Amino acid sequence: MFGFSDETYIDIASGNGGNGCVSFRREKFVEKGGPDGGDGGKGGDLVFVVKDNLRTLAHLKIIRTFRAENGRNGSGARCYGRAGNDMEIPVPPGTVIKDAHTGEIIKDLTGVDRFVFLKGGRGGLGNYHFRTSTRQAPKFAQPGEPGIEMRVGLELLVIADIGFVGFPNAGKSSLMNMLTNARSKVASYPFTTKIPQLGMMRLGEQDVVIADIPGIIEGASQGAGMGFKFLRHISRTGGLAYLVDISDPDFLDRYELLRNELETYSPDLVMKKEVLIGTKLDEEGAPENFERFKAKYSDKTVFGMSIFDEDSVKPIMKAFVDMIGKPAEEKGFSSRPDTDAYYPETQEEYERK
Ligand SMILES: Nc1nc2c(ncn2[C@@H]2O[C@H](COP(=O)(O)OP(=O)(O)OP(=O)(O)O)[C@@H](O)[C@H]2O)c(=O)[nH]1
Ligand SMILES: [Mg+2]
Repeated sequence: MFGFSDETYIDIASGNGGNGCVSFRREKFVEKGGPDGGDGGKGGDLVFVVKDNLRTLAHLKIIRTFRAENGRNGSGARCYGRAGNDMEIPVPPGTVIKDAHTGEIIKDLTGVDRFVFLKGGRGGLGNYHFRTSTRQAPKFAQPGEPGIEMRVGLELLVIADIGFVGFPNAGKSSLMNMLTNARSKVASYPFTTKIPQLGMMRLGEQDVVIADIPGIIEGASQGAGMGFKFLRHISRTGGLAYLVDISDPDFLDRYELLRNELETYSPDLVMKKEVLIGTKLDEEGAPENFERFKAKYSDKTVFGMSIFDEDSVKPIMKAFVDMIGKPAEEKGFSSRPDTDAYYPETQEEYERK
């Protein structure tokens, strides 16, 4: 997996349980005291704690080993060993825990605050527990149960506010570059964008993260073209913008085709808020086409733009802000990733391969 996610692996362990104790009472004037070995303490749990202020997994690339504390052994006079402290691993919202070897998802922490992932080992029973009428001096106790050790992968899907979907060459990267700090490659051939790009748009106080997804074509949901493997990345965006090249002869059926592909891939995708954006309005015949486009989708929010007309993108920016609703702070946490962390592979590196 590259491009659109932040990922790492860590080695984790819950604590061992403390051993039960073998001990006999020793008191003045009592010759043979009975067994009084206490129980071992429980090992600490390994816990994932979701922190709303975190946006990346960067902190888990510096320290990679996390161990909960072992329980203490029991002692004489029926003293329990102290339980080991839990180890808490802070992760950003949306983190997914995976099997480090198979990549299989073990737990998705979306919507979870705190998750006990590895339970600490139970403490062993002291010999006090093993006394019976026929066995008055048990010289054994139970060992503590060992904790669990494992390596897990962590993955964080980038949660963009708005995802761009469109056929190759629709002008997605061009609009992205106009609206955001991103410098997505633009060229007149299809599939210029090979890996998803993220950009930050700012309007007033509001930041909006936009994801430029490689061109989606008919059959993408079945694996055709580039767009398919990135469809899942738009699954958590707040809204979608469908970009349609208005100078393309097929401009009137593009939206349906795109929407069908998305729906085939996952019906949830077409439940999202959406806007339609007609692009390349400066092209010959495009203004007339655009009138037909608007008429066909009169029940939808439709914008037209051209990269040569700065004013044409202003209403689009405002619509994006409206689509994500309240400012991020009020949502409790921002869905905004730290964009720097999400470029493990740049388009240039990709193309050099
Ligand atoms: N005339 C005109 N050309 C445009 C406009 N927007 C984009 N283009 C051109 O259309 C071509 C494709 O633009 P891109 O932004 O690379 O399109 P894309 O949708 O990102 O394409 P892929 O990454 O290949 O899917 C480029 O040659 C752009 O210069 C526009 O508003 N007007
Ligand atoms: Mg592109």
